[in-house]
Amino acid sequence: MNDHPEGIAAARTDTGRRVVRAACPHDCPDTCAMQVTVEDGVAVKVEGAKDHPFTQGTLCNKVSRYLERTYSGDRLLHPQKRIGAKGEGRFTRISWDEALDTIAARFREISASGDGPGAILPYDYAGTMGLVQWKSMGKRLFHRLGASLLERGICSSAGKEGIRLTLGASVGMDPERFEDAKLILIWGTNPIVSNLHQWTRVQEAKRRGARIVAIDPYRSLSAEKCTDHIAPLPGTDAALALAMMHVIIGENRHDRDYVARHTLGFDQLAGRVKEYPPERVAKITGVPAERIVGLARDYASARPAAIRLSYGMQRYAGGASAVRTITCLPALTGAWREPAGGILLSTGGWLDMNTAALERPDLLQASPNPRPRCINMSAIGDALLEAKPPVRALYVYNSNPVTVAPDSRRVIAGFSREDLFCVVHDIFQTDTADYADILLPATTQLEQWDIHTGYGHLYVLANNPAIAPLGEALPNSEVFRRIAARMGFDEPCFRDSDEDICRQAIDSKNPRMQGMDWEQLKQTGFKRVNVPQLFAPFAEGGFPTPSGQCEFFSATAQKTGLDPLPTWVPPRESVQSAPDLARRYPLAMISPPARNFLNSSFANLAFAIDSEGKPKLDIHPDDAAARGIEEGNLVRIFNARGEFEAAARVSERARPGVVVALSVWWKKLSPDGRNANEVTSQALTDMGGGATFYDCLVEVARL
Ligand SMILES: Nc1nc2c(c(=O)[nH]1)N[C@H]1C(S)=C(S)[C@@H](COP(=O)(O)OP(=O)(O)OC[C@H]3O[C@@H](n4cnc5c(=O)[nH]c(N)nc54)[C@H](O)[C@@H]3O)O[C@H]1N2
Ligand SMILES: Nc1nc2c(c(=O)[nH]1)N[C@H]1C(S)=C(S)[C@@H](COP(=O)(O)OP(=O)(O)OC[C@H]3O[C@@H](n4cnc5c(=O)[nH]c(N)nc54)[C@H](O)[C@@H]3O)O[C@H]1N2
Ligand SMILES: [Mo]
Repeated sequence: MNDHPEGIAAARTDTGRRVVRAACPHDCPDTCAMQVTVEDGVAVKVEGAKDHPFTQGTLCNKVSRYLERTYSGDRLLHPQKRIGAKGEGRFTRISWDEALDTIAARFREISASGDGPGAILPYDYAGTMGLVQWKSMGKRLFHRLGASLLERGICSSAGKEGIRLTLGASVGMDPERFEDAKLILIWGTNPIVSNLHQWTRVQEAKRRGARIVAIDPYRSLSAEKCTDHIAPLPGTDAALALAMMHVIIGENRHDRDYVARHTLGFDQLAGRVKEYPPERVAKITGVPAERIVGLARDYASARPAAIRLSYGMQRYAGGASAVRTITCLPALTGAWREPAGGILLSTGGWLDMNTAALERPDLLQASPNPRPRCINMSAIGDALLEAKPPVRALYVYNSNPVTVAPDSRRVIAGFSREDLFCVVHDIFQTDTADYADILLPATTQLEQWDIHTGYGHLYVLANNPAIAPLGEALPNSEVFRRIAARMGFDEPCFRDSDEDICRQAIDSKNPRMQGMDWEQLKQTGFKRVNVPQLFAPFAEGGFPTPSGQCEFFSATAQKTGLDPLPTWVPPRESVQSAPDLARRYPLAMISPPARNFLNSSFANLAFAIDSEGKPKLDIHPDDAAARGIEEGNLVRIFNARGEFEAAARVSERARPGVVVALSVWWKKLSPDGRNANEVTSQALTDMGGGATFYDCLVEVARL
C-alpha cells in the first residue's frame, strides 16, 4: 500500500525556495498552466505560466487567489463522522482507520446483501479534472466492486452527442487560431466569465478588424463587448441555425465544392431548411427576420469565419439537436478550409488518453455484478428516492450535488434518507457534506500529483505537488487505494502510484500523443499534441464520422430511431410544448455561471462572495413593471418544483420573457438557505442524457 504518494514525502522536508510547474484543475476550457512558488514548504505565489501559449501568464480572478483556497481556515483537515441529524452539519473527529474501516465494512455488507453491490453508487464530477484524481483509481475501485455506473450527464453530454453526430467526435478548430478570423460568432457562451483566454484571442481578432457577434438571450459581460448582440429566446438556437441555412442555401451562398466533396445529405438538408424560413423563425426566436437574414449573409461571406460554441444552449430538451444543427454551418460554407475557420465546442477529442488503462472497465468482469445499471447524475434526486433496488450507499467526491444538481427538494429528500450511507470527500464542508455519514478531507491541487488535458486548447499538462497535504487531507487516489486494500482487492493496478497513473494516461497508440513523456512533462509543465501549428483539421474533409464526411444526414441517428436530419426541438417548458404551464409560469429562467464562482467552487470564499454581493435576478423593465418590481426589491422566484429568493436587478441585460439568476450559490450561505436549483428540472435532453438546467419556466413576485 502506498501511504504517502510519491513526492509528497519530499515536499514535507522541503527547504529553500523553488518554483513548481502546476495545472489549474478546474472545470473550465482554459486548463491553465501555473507556476507555484514555494518557500520553506509554504506556497507563496500562484501565477499563470508565461511560456504557455494559451495561458500567456494570466490567471482568472478566482484561481489567481488559489492560495486563499488552499490555506483557507475553512479547510477540512481530519476525517469526521456525523453526530447530528442529516443536513445539520454536526460532526466529530475520527481517525482515518476508523473512517476507512467503516466504509469498507458497509460496502462489504451491502455487496453481500440481496441488493448486491449495485446498491452502491459513486457520485463524482469535475471538481478536479485531473486524470489521476478524477478518472482512474475511483473508477477502478467502483468497477471492481460492481457498483452502479454513474452517467455523467450534468454538463456537456448533450452537446458532445450533437457534435458527434455531425462531425464524428468532440473535436473542432484550434482555439489559438481565432485571432485570424474575420467574423466570430460567440454562441451560447460568456467567455469573459467562463473561457477568459479565448476572449483574449477574440479581442485580438476584433483589434485586427473582425466583427464579433454574440448570440445569447442575455446581455452577458461578453455580449456587451461584442460588435453585435442577437438575443434569441432560450432554447431556440437550432431554429435560428436552420433559418440561417435556409438563407444560405436559398441564396446559393453555400460552398458547393466543399459540400460536394466533404458532406453527406445536402439534398435532404436543403429540404429540411425549407421548413424554417426567417419569417417563421422570427416568431420562434424573437429575433427579427431581417436580422436573421443579415447574420446568415455575413456568416456565409466572411472568410475566415469562426464559431465559438459552448454549453449554454444545450441545457434544454433539444440541447443535442441544437449543437448538431449549428455544427452543420461551417461545412455548408466551407469555413473549415482555413485554420481560423470552423467551429469549436471542445478540443477534448483531439486529446484522447488511454482511458482503458486509467479506468479499467475490464475489472467489472472480476466483480459480482459485471453488468451494472447506470444512473444519471442529473436525476440523482429521483434515483435516491425511487431506484429499485435502492441506492443504499453513495460515495461523493469532486462534486457538490446538493448545491448543483437540479430539483433541490427531491435531491435533499434523497440525501436525507436515514437508511442511505453517504460518504463525502471534499476540501470544504459543502452543502452536500452536511448530509454525510463519513466526511473525508481532500487535498487541493497544490498538494497532489496529476496530469491534465484541456478541452479548450490542445495541450497536455503536468501538475507537480508543491506543498505537503494540510492536516490529514489525502488525495482521492490515495483514499481509493486504501479502500481497495481493505476490500482485499489485490489487482496490481490498485498499487499503482500517482505517477504510474500519469505515465499510463499518455501511454497511447494515438499518433497525436507520440513523444509525450512524463519525465519531460513534469519538468516543462505542458506539451502540445502532435498537430500542425496551422491546424485546419477538416480543410480536406476527413471527418471522424462513419462516412468520413460531415454528416448533415446521420444514419447513426436514424438507426436509433431519431430524426436523421438536423431539427429544432422546442424547450420542454415553453409556449410550444406546454402552453398551460407557460400561462402559469410565463418567464424562462436561465442560471449561467457567475464570474467569481466556478459552479459552486469558490462560492464559499470571502473574496468571491464579496465580489458577487448577493443572489440576484436580472429582469427586463417590462417584466418587472408588470409585477410591480423595482430595482433592489427582494423577489420570490417559483414554480411547481420549488422557490428561492434573490434581489431584482432591473435592466435590459435580460431580454423580455427571460430572467437570469447567475449561479451557483451555496444554499447555506444564501440568505434564504436556497438557490436556483430549487426550480430547475431533472428532465434530460433529447440525446446524450444531458441536464436541462435552463429549460425552466418560473413566475416571479415581489416579496
Ligand atoms: N467563472 C466561471 N467559469 C466557468 C464556470 C463557472 O461556473 N464560472 N463553469 C465552467 C463549466 S462547468 C462549464 S460547463 C463552462 C460553461 O461555459 P459556457 O458554456 O460559456 O457557460 P454556460 O453557462 O453554459 O453558457 C454561457 C452563456 O450561454 C447563454 N445561454 C443560456 N441559454 C442559452 C440559449 O438558449 N441560447 C444561447 N445562444 N445562449 C444561451 C447564457 O446566457 C450565458 O451567457 O464554463 C466553465 N467556466
Ligand atoms: N443552476 C445551475 N446549476 C448548475 C449549472 C448551471 O449553470 N446552473 N451548471 C452545471 C454544470 S455545467 C456543472 S459542470 C455542474 C458542476 O457541479 P460540480 O461538479 O459539483 O462542481 P462544483 O460545484 O464546483 O463542486 C466540485 C466540488 O469538488 C471539490 N473538489 C475539488 N477538488 C477536489 C479534489 O481533489 N478531491 C475531492 N474529493 N474534492 C474536490 C470542490 O471543493 C467542490 O466542492 O453544476 C451544474 N449545475
Ligand atoms: Mo460544466
